[in-house]
Amino acid sequence: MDEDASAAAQALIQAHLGPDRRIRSAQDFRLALVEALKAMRKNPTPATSTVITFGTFDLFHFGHLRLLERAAQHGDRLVVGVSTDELSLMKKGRRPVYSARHRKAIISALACVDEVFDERSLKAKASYLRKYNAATLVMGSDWSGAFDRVAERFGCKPVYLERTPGVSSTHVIEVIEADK
Ligand code: C2G
Repeated sequence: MDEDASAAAQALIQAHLGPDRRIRSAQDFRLALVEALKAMRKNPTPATSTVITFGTFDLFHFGHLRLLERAAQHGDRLVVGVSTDELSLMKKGRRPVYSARHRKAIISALACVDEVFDERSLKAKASYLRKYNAATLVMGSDWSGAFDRVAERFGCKPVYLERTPGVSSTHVIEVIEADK
């Protein structure tokens, strides 16, 4: 099988059997190809194209919801890296009001979200894109261009969506404190 055909066959296997299908031998490859063709006959639309996004999502608000719902429209499944309390402290200079456990529970409960994981470092994007085989990385416009290079290195399309004006976790805290 020439290189192009082998690359096409691998793409077919990934598209119909998902990114986690491991091929260890030529025999494996042949079996997976037959299975992928059977799967394709049953359901011509490829299995999944994964969208990935990241955030602290503290004091969950309308801006977060709009970002996640729009992100989900860029693929078949949405995976969200929720920053740990330590990473959030490093990023924002204050501990989140809601713990990582609570923030993850809120995000996982959303209809538009398929999977949630711990974002432990801003520098680990490469490993997260590889692990989830992300086709698209979506962030709010306050991160415009920040992840272009790492995304393109993984054949992942970076998309920056307009931030929702007038709402932020910091603003929520200011309003509450002003009320005291
Ligand atoms: N967001 C938005 N509109 C707002 C507030 C936030 O669209 N009014 C978006 C942000 O642009 C981000 C996401 O919601 O894409 C989560 O925002 P934060 O919780 O503030 O997360 P952030 O600190 O930007 O974390 O690795 C990247 C970081 O983890 C991103």
